[in-house]
Amino acid sequence: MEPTQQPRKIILSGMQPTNNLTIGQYCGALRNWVELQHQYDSLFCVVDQHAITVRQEPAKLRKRTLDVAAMYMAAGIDPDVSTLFVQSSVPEHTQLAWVLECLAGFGEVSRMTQFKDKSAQHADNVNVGLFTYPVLMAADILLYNADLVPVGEDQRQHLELTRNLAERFNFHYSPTFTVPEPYIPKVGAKIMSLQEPEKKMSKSDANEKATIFLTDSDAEIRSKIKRAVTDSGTDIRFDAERRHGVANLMTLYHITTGASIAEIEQEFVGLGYAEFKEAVGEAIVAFIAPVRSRYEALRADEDTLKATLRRGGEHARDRARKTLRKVYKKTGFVEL
Ligand code: AQP
Repeated sequence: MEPTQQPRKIILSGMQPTNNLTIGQYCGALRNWVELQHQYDSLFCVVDQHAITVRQEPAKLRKRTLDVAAMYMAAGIDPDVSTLFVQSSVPEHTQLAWVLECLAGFGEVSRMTQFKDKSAQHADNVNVGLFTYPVLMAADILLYNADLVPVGEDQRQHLELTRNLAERFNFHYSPTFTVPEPYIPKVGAKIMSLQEPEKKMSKSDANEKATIFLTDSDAEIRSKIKRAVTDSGTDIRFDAERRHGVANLMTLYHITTGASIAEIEQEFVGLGYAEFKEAVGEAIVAFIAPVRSRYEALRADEDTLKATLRRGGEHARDRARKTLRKVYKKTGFVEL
């Protein structure tokens, strides 16, 4: 007898096209997605609707959305294996978000710490979208009945809200949504800013020297690593509590060469920061160069890139439509 095949679990994740992606996004998320796509039914989106919670220039947003999608593929997301799409091309995300907003408590959404942080950062533009962002994120996830969502520590609270909204809908109406679990990757690394190594590396950091973009040239990478902030010590020893800068460079060297932290300490015994930084710079150059050249080729053919995203969007929409139809029916909207 044929063994019955269990359907694969569903995983969904996305990034905001607020700028080019950094080596932080690669280490913390993308390289895991590339592995996961072969084990799970995977959906990866470029969340352009989340991006406009912070003011964006339309032409730049349009360009960066395509840049990010091309970078997903350059990093190894295969659009024949995963569903790769742009959030705004699937209108069901915002349609479901409205239904969920009417179930979400003002108080519970007010407790989201990211809203507090981001409204302090963008005090001139504390818009309602910034406040309801986590509900749109819940819609992104619940629309596809994702079982697992790869999240960093900063998104844990949003995932908890998603779970609460799913349970609330299921309770008030009838079981509809899968209640998703966070997926904590086996290998995770938080990459810190090269200029303020107590802060995470961020693609919208105003100081470009703080960030290694996956699109940086070899010369830019070498120069940024050379100027990276370290400390007044001299030896190459891993101490994530007290020597953030050196620890961050060691993490980058570990990720780009595969050498363990103990091996790295051994390799640089008796050598100083200058030699170490040179080695780190070269390792990152060797690591990024093939990703960058695949990216350039993919990005140069915009028609094919758009066609790939259109195909992914249609596939996502077929699935999203089914969930939304159920939700509308249960909510009491007349089907005409
Ligand atoms: N420095 C980092 N180290 C490890 N992982 C990181 N991620 C981001 N930065 C690092 C992970 O990448 C995923 C997608 O992130 P995002 O682009 O949607 O937003 P973000 O986390 O807010 O990243 P930025 O660079 O700080 O973007 P902006 O400036 O637009 O807010 C997430 O899984 C995240 O953990």
